[in-house]
Amino acid sequence: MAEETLPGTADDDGPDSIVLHVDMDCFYAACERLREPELEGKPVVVGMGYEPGEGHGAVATASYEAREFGVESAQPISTALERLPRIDDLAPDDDPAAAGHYRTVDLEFYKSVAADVKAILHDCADVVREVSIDEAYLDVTDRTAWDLAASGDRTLAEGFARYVKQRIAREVGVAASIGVAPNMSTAKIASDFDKPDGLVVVRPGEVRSFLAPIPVEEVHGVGPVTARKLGSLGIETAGDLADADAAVLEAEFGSRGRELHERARGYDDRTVTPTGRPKSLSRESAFTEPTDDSEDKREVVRALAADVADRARSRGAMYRTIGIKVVVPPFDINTRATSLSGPVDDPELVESVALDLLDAEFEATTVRKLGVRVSKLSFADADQSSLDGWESAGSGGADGDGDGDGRVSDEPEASAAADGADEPPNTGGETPSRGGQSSLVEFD
Ligand code: DCP
Ligand code: MG
Repeated sequence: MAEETLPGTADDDGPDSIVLHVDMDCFYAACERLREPELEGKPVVVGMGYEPGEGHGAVATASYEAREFGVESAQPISTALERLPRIDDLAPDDDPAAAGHYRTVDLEFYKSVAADVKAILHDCADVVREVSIDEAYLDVTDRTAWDLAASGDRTLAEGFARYVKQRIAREVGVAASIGVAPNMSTAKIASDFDKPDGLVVVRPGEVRSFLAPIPVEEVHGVGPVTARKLGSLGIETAGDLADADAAVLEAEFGSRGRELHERARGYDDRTVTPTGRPKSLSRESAFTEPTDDSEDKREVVRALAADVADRARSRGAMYRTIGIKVVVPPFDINTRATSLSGPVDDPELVESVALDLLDAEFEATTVRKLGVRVSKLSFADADQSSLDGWESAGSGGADGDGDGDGRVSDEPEASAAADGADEPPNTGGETPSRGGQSSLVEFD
């Protein structure tokens, strides 16, 4: 996220990105429970090859109740049946709680549930990287902050993640575990840390201490072979790896050794590169000290508007809404936007609309942060399946985790989210528009 600091501002978003890793809990089993609620709370095993006479096949996933009996993904069906007999095979006086409900994989159905979840994720973040059917990274640096919420010792980022989790539960009916961290690899470990129904937040200063006790095989990029080699060097945890001599690691594993060393120390400079198209583009910037100086504020808005318009143009995006965000100390977030009568690519208009919105209500206001956003995007190259040149700067080509475990992977797809369906817990505003329309803002 190496972006320039705007004049007169502190780049408080700079190195401390906010990345969410969202991973659904026992996803296929959760989908089965959606259409068969009576499976709730019971051991559920989803896989292929359970039908009588079929001896082959493997477990795709097991509910957490089934996992207590030792049933797990990729296990042969025969093992699963030994550990957890079919409910249909029980004798009348056997304990039904110690038997499994088996369902055959129905990928089409799971994909439709996943699409509903992904729509919410795209609604909650501009940058979403879908990694598999039930897993995605979100960069929400522009949408929330590491600052503490006014009400206590929790961060605003935690509140935001809780909102995402609750929306998925309420609107789709499946449970997600979410990890929040300043980088991708830590966020992934965090989402796994307290499954099921987990929400684990690792703040920028806590990354290294959080990682220290984690087994090395959970560090991004460490497979079973590497883990065994590291074990033979006496390196069992991420903390051991962080403390190891980088030269020794490099001698053993080449340049990857250095990279693993960095990851264990909490460094991961990969940016979340999106699949699909963004719903909006925004940029915000905080002042070193809150200011009410009208010209300072206008200067920042001009720079932000130019940046956002530039990014939109480089992505071939036209916009129908232009908005601003004004954060008043301590954390009072105000958003205002103007809807245009049709999509435009017009940097001067972004600047003049943003300045008008600022002047209309906030000319004398003391602010600590300002943002500019364009939304209701449309793309000239709508038929093209991927966007060229997307956030090319600094991209390490993050492409999932390369687990190679043969799981189903979702095709990248455009956001299907309904505009402004349900907003994060921020204030929004309505303004008269130029084209005679007015719109409720979807700016966070
Ligand atoms: N999957 C599969 N074969 C595997 C692993 C997974 O078919 N070897 C499928 C079934 C899972 C889905 O992919 O439901 C998502 O994989 P996860 O690893 O995220 O596993 P779950 O979501 O089932 O469980 P968890 O709660 O551990 O995330
Ligand atoms: Mg999962």
